[in-house]
Formats: sequence, structure tokens, C-alpha cells
Amino acid sequence: MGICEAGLVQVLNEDGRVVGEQPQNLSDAQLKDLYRRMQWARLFDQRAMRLQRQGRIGTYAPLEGQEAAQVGSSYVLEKGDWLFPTYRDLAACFNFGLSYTSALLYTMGHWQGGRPEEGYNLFPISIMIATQLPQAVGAAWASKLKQDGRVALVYFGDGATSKGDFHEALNLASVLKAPVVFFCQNNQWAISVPLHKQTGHPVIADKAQGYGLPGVRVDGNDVLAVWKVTKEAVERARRGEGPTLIEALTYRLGPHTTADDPTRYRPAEELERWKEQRDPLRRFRLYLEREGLWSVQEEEQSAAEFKAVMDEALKKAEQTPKSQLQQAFDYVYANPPQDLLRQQEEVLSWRQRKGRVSWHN
Ligand SMILES: Cc1ncc(C[n+]2csc(CCOP(=O)(O)OP(=O)(O)O)c2C)c(N)n1
Ligand SMILES: [Mg+2]
Repeated sequence: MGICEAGLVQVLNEDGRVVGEQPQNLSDAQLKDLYRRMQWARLFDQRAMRLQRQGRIGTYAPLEGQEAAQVGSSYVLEKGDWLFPTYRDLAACFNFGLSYTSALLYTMGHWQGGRPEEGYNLFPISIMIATQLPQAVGAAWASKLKQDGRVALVYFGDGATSKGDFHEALNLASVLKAPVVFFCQNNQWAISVPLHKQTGHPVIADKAQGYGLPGVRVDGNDVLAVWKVTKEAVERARRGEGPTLIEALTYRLGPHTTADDPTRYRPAEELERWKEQRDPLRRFRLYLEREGLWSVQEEEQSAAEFKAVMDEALKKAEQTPKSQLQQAFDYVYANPPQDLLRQQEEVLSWRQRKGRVSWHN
């Protein structure tokens, strides 16, 4: 699939040259901030992969290659809005109140992991494919009824479009004119299933037509284009004009998760092409350098700043006392049902016999 297709919104081409209409309302400081967030997301991701290999965190789903799609879109939200992420959307979460410590605690299996700062409506990470879509429509509908002006932005992958939840959510959102933005990161693979085996019509944005809402296809590796189309969709939702489906065409450069080996199903040339020519960071950096807004020194300084912040976050996460098995039961129901209480009793007495209290061993 070529990236210069008709109907694909682009601002920058692969060499960072302006080929589309530039967003006028981003300041120089914001442009640099966007780049820095992408750079830090990549550095976090690379560090997390190493931490998993060292056995210091659990299974991890890398986002490398999808930084522009996630940073550009989440950058548009206001604090009180809603964000519904999947397991691959940490770059979006970091833009929306999630600290590195909280993200690390999540991957370490701590019950308090994944919690955002106060005031951010960041929904828990959805590992179940597509379940978050109807939930986002529900949150958006509630906002509409309450007239609180909030918008819900929901992330999902190309694979999720095969689930009934995707179709139900688009249909319901359209009927209700719910203020929700459906953001599909089409990274062209659902684990080892390529897009052409996922759908008979590979332009995901087109599927919006059947439900009576606008569908936009954007170059997901072009942060300015992503920001622009998401801004329009969020503003449209906030004006009460209803939902939009955005398809961000991108590519997962890493494995599906740390438990996957993509060399068994993905052609090496495909990966090479996306890595060398279509890297979202390289493209934006080339643009910023030409505009005189970024330099090698700034790149190095920003990376050093990241390292200090990350080291501190990791220290905090590793010093956090391990979760107790009891806590797995504490925060699910206000009034736990009988079968859960039975399970609790069973597992706790089993653990007690073994002399263990942490769920980490
Ligand atoms: C309901 C459900 N079915 C199956 C799975 C197993 N599973 C995990 S990730 C995945 C592929 C998802 O692909 P996609 O939606 O393209 O997202 P990506 O991983 O590419 O970001 C599947 C099938 C799951 N987590 N939930
Ligand atoms: Mg995918």
C-alpha cells in the first residue's frame, strides 16, 4: 500500500517538506513540544523493551512507529475530556495525565498502576479488543445529556474494525450525535493478520459512510496532519455536530508484544521501508531543523532530560511495595458477589498455606 494515495491528508512528506496546508494555530513552542513528546515516547518505549528483557517489567506492547498518530491526536484534547486507550497507546496516555511511574507500575502488575493524575478522564487501558468503543460512545452520550462540553477520543487498531463493537459504536454514535472521535491506528497488522485478511475493503475511513458520519484518512506518521484532522473532528464534536471516524495510516515497527516474533510473518523489506523512509520522528525533525526550531544539541539535551526523568520514575516504581493478593479482590465491586468471595477465600487460604502474600510470586 503506497502512502501517497488520493484522499490521504498530509502536511509533510516523507522528507519533512510541506506538501499540504499547514495548521496556522500551532506556535513554535508547541511545534517543539510536539516533537519532544514524540521523542520521549520513543525513548520510553525503547527503555521499556529493555526493562522487559531484563525481567523488570511484564509483557509490553511497543508503540514505536506510532508516535505521531498518538501524540498529534491526544494533544488536541482538553483536560476534562475523555480518552479511551488500548495497550499500545502509552504515548497518548502520557499526554493525558499518565506518569511514567504509573505506566511502569501497570506493566509490573501493581493494582494502582495505570492511574492518571487527578482531573484526567483517562479510561483504563483496554486489552479486550474493541470493547472500549461502545464505552466511549456511552461516555460521550452522557456528556451530551449533561451538556458538560466534553469530547471522548477513542483509540483502536485495524483489527478492532472486525469486531461487532466497532460497527455498533459507529451506528449508535451517529444516531445519538454523540461527541466522540473514533481514532483508528491502522498499523496494517493485527498480530500476524495483515489488513487484506482483515477486511474486504481496506480503506477503513470509508466505513464511516455506511453509518452516516464523516470518515477521514490521514497519514498517521505526519504529526501535523494528525493534529489538524483530530482538531477538526474534536471541534465538530464539541459543537454538537456528532462523531467522526479518523483512520491514521501508520506502521508498527516493533513486535506485537514482547511475546511475539514478527520475522515469522512480516516481510523484511516492508519493515525496512517504513523504518528508513517513513519514520514519524525523522520526518518532523527534518521539518523543524529546516525551520530553525531544532538542532542536534537540542535533541541530545532533550534525551538527557528524558533519561533523568525516566530513571527517577523507574526508581519510584521499583521501590513501590508489591501488591497484596487481597487487593486483587478489593477494587472490583463495592459489594462483591458470592462466587467472587468464594474464589477469594480459596486463593487466599491456598496462598497462606504456601506462606505467600504478594501476587508477584
Ligand atoms: C476480544 C479479543 N479478542 C482477541 C484478542 C487477542 N488479541 C490481542 S491483540 C489482537 C490484535 C489486535 O490488532 P489491532 O486491533 O490491529 O491492534 P494493534 O495490536 O495492531 O495495535 C488480538 C486479536 C483480544 N485481546 N481481545
Ligand atoms: Mg493493527
